[in-house]
Amino acid sequence: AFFPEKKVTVIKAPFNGGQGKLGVEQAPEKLIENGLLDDIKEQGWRYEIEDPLMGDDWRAMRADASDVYGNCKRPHMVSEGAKKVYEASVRARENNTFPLTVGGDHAIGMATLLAFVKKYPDGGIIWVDAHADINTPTTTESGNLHGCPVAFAMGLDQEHWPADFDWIKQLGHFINPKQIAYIGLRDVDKGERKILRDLGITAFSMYHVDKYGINTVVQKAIKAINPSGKAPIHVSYDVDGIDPQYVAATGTPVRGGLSLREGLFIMEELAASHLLAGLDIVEVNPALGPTKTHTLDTVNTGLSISRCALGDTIL
Ligand code: 6HN
Ligand code: MN
Ligand code: MN
Ligand code: MN
Repeated sequence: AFFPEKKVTVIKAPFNGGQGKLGVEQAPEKLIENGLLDDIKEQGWRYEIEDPLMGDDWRAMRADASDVYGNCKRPHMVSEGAKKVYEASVRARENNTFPLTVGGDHAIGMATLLAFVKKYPDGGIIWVDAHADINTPTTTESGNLHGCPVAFAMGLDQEHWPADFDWIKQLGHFINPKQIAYIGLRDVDKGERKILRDLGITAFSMYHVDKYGINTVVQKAIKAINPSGKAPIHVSYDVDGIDPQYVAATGTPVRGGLSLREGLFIMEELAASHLLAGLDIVEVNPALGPTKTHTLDTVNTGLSISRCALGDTIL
């Protein structure tokens, strides 16, 4: 077992600099208010909380209109946030606790992935999302860096990185295209498609989920990133992978997504495999539910993802 002490490090990442909409920074508190920590305890895990973004003036950083580089919006803010989440994530890895990182927007995914491969160079990564988040500073159309974390973690297009991201180059490790698989894709930009094809990255879109069924897709994904069958697996879970009928309170919803059960099955199956070694839950935006019920549904979906990951089975 990767976590003999059954201890979770909840890393709060109330970060919103990777995209344009306010509110996503409220998610860690909302999830906690609605029982995240109680759930963890009830499932027989101990926990500690890390709050690496505390104490910095993120509002002022966000308001800094000079923080632009080419197409990229707020590179300095994103780099600072990601670096702090990276450091907290590395500490959790060193202590052999299960890092449960709660966003915030998905820009922080570059941090959790880089900390994961620092500890486990041959680990596998599953990225659940409607989007591939593999735009580079060159391909991004929106300039929103939550659409780019995989490219940063992979070291793609380094010649065009803003200098703020030099710290990533200096780590001396990136993730390898062979160690990541996507599930749930249905809104992938042109430039991203080319990158996925050129690098031969394993990607299961909603078409594949419909065609093979979610069980087969999860088995295929695990096999692709973990041929030995023994490597730890980190999941970066963007809640917009699940259909907006269950997850309306998110910044970039796309219709035709995973059913709630398909979305939870992914985590149940990974928990059952005993390979799961870390989880991010990102892009819950409590400010965006059209009604309170929608927001609560979205928050509850985030909580269910966490419970399934930590081994909530019926029998
Ligand atoms: N997310 N591909 C689009 C972009 O702006 O680059 C959408 C990115 C969404 C990012 O949902 O984490
Ligand atoms: Mn700077
Ligand atoms: Mn997404
Ligand atoms: Mn995402």
